[in-house]
This record gives sequence, C-alpha cells and structure tokens, in this order.
Amino acid sequence: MRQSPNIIITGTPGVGKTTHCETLAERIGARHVSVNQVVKDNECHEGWDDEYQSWIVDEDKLLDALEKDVKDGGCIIDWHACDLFPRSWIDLVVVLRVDSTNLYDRLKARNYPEAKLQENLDAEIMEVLLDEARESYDEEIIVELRSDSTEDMEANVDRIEAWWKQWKEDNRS
Ligand code: DAT
Repeated sequence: MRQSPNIIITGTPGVGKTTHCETLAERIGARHVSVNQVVKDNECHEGWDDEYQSWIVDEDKLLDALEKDVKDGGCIIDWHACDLFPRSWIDLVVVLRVDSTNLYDRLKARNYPEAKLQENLDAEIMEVLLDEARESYDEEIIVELRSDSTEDMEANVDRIEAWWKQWKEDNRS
C-alpha cells in the first residue's frame, strides 16, 4: 500500500506539464518524475526521430526504469502520454488543456519544426490526450484543467494540493 498517491500530469507538449509538476513537487514534497529525462538517462529508446525531434520510446524498458520509484508512491509523472502505465500505479490523471493561440505561441517560442508544431496543435484541438486518458483510466480519477494563464496554474496547483492532502487523510493506515 502506497503512503502517498501517484499523479500523472499529461497534455499536449507546451500545455504546462513541467511548470505544474515543478511547482507541485516543491509545494507538496512529491517527486517530479520527468519521463523525458528517465528515457534519456536510462536509454529507454530505439533512437531519435529527426522529423519530430523526439525519442522513439521503448515502453517496456521505460516501465522497468520507472517501476521502483512509482511503486513507492509520491510521484508526479510528467509526460505527454498516459496510456502505457498500469492502472494500479495511478491515483489521479490530470489532463491540462490550452487554447490553440496560446499553444501556438508557446511552441513557436521553442522553435518547434513546422510538422511537429502542426501535429501538436491538431492533437490539442482533437483532444487526443483527453481521449487517451478516458480510454486508459476510470472516469472518476480523470480531471481536465485549463492552463492558459498564470492564474489557471495557481488555481490548479491549489486544487491538486488539496486533493493530495485528502488522499493521504483517506488512506492513512
Ligand atoms: P510542457 O511541459 O507541457 O511541454 P511547459 O511547462 O514546459 O510545458 O510550459 C511551456 C511554456 O509555457 C513555458 O514557457 C511556460 C509556459 N506556461 C506553461 N503553463 C502556463 C500557464 N498556465 N500560463 C502561462 N504560461 C504557461
């Protein structure tokens, strides 16, 4: 039995996952698990995709690399996918959403190649990550939150922190 919950913060690249995770990890003393970093550090990939400027992830290797940390609980998992984690690992799935104009500006500022920028804008408009979350987890543990402004982010962090404290209260042994 975990002493602290595990949360996934997911959404299209640029939506604000890392910003939310870093703030939350500091606020509640959780571990920020940047899956991108885990992929890089443990070489959980089959090479680099030049067109999309991202790693081609080996999911089995990645799950092996994550298992120990996640099983202990207290992780805020930061990644643009959520369908590969076993359901038993996850207590809350936060899907961040952003307006396409804001997303365009954020990805442009990152110098994303045109194909990748367009693909991500389409994914946000088509709610790809929200659908993926709904197909992978029970509706009761999924929450969709806006991430258009700093005020949104502060309200989201407050809300997730309150949820975290309540989970610990409810699961005290
Ligand atoms: P992700 O980890 O989803 O790729 P990020 O946290 O790196 O996204 O954020 C991308 C950029 O957008 C970064 O410059 C911070 C900014 N940003 C993120 N969330 C925001 C918000 N709610 N309001 C304003 N700016 C935000």
